[in-house]
Amino acid sequence: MNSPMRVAVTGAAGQIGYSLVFRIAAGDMLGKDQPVILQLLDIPQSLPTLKGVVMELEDCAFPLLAGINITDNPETAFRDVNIAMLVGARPRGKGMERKDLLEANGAIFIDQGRALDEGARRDVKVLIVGNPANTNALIAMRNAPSLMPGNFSSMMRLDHNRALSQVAAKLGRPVAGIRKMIVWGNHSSKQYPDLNHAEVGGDKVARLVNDPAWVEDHFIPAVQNRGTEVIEARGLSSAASAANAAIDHIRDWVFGTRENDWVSMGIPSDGSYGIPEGVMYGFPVVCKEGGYHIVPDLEISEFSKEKMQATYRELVDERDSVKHLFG
Ligand code: NAX
Repeated sequence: MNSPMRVAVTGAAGQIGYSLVFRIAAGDMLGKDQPVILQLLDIPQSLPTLKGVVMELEDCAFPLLAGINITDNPETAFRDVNIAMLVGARPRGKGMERKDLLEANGAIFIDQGRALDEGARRDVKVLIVGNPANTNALIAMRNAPSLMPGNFSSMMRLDHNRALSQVAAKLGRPVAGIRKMIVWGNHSSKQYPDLNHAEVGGDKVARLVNDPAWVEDHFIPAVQNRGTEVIEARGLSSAASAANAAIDHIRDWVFGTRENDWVSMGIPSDGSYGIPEGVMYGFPVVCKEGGYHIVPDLEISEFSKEKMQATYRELVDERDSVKHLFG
């Protein structure tokens, strides 16, 4: 048996946390021979709820669960962690503008970036889920100067998985057969789900669909607006699917993406595909040996370029509105 890995989850008392921590403890993320120690962070008001979650974790008697720590202190939560899943964030309150939300959450991710810088393992894998996820990830990264940009990522995987399911349903093919999907840019309604490179059984999805109007008028808005639709139906935002996407994201980052495929991850832009450095942007990436790299040399249509720039501009606006928060 391997020695335990330390996994921090922030916002662990929240609804995504409740769908996430049991699956991590069951071995769904790091494998059935990998013990884990959970380091769970939440704010003081949520600690009583978190204690209840811990009681339930204990009651599962998970063989792989080697320890649980709970705290309201980011430095304690991130000490020696291998994996940090930053889910906790402030929800948008009544009368709160988007800018106020950026500001309130920005402050959280400054502290958490510093705490990661101070205490996490140097090869820590950090995933930011809490919204606005891409910009929060940028703030955390900039406030952790002794870690590498490659330690950080933000979550596009839920959008990616939603896109796969839309295509599988349209073609009546198993979702596992769909490869090479991309969701570019921001995790917001400006994201660009791109099926131009997607394949199923060696055929191009776009050729099989053969319906540009479906792509533009149905597929793209369906993926962009899926989160809102879930809220309307459930009265709560996506939780189990978000937790599942977070598990997929980390699992692929740790173990590698499957052959002849890639995944969408929010990562630091490096100038690829006309997206200048300085934002966390959803790119198609291949994960290998614990790292990730952007899939190079894809042909990009004019239609795609325009959508990719629109989602980039939104990220620049978000970044510029909280410029003063960068380390
Ligand atoms: P909940 O409101 O159920 O839970 C949030 C938890 O975070 C609460 O327990 C709260 O006490 C805690 N929290 C607040 N401030 C904190 C801080 N400074 N440190 C630690 N914990 C803190 O929200 P939930 O539905 O779990 O969603 C969590 C976040 O994920 C939200 O920001 C949400 O917008 C975001 N999402 C991101 C997605 C993505 O694809 N990137 C998809 C799902 C989700 O909407």
